[in-house]
Amino acid sequence: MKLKSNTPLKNDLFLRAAKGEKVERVPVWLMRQAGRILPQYRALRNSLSGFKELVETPELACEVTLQPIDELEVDAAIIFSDILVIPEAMGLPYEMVEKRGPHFPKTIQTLEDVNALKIAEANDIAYTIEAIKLTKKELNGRVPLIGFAGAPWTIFAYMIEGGGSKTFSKAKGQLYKDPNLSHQLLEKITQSTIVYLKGQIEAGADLVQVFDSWAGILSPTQYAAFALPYIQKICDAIDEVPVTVFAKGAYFARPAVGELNCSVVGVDWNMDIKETRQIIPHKTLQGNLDPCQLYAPLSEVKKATQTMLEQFGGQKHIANLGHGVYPDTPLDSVKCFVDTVKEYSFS
Ligand code: 1CP
Repeated sequence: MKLKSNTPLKNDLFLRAAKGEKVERVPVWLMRQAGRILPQYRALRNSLSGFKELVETPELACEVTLQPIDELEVDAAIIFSDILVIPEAMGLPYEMVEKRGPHFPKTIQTLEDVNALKIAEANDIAYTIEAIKLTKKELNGRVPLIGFAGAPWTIFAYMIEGGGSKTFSKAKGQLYKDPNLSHQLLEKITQSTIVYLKGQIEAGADLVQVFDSWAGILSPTQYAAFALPYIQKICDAIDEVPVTVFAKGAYFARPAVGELNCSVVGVDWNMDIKETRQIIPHKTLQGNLDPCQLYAPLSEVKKATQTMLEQFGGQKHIANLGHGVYPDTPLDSVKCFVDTVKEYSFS
């Protein structure tokens, strides 16, 4: 059965803003919008064996991808998956430990370990590819669908470290200790990521976002040597759809990120909006309200969202938070953020 949908989009604000085209209002979505902030996600999640069952069952991944579209009426959907599917497809499986996060029973230590990894094929992550096809069909053109992957450095960090970390000191240390091994691993991750993103696009993803969640812990020199060249390869390889690069925390790398062959640059709350616009004048910027701002009273959430919108100026902007929404954020605050963006008119 051919599921690929060519239905024209009813709401293409997000895609038009991504391409730098003029929009009637600023589009809005949230990183991690499909997840624990939604009671319907928690209910479904609690009925399953674990996180992986959700990611690896296309019908379920599709269902939770659609939940925030129905509940929050955001302007884009993001496919429910995880950045850690890539290491697994390369031969390094992960476990998702309840309440603790990801864990890799085996990590990369030697060049032999790197050589034993394969370049992933889109088919190795067939469940997400199928989930995208199904979601495109179910969306029926309501809003665009975002595909995604982790940036090579961030994926490298998990493969060396074996899980989350406050410092990722083993992974950073590896860059200093063995640059040759590091480059070989980063190259293999990059090739796998390009294949995977192209598979997502072929399946129907309208834009792809590259998450470099741990960009900000590298020094500018390390970022220039071990992170940017690989993101550049990904951007240069993808010309089918717009690409968003989100280098979280890497305020020092904004001039270089602004030069990448991508359409949208993610901005976190550490980055001053007007300064970022000056550094990156030609691209669409996405962000950047502090997710913790959503713990404030609703009137404050509204004011802060309006200030953010005003500072971005209304065009070449996709409203979002500066990072993923925290699971214990009140749903009313999330709705207030979304509705404030949708109701705002620039005078
Ligand atoms: O059981 C659960 O509900 C676990 C929580 C969870 C969720 C909802 C994890 C575990 N992953 C996800 C989904 C997910 N992961 C999405 C879904 C789509 C959406 O945005 O709605 C996305 C885009 C990701 C991407 C992801 N996973 C990133 C990059 C973005 C970011 O937030 O920085 C990272 C770093 C991960 C790794 C990961 N997966 C899960 C956790 C708890 C973590 C972080 C681990 C750590 O602390 O290092």
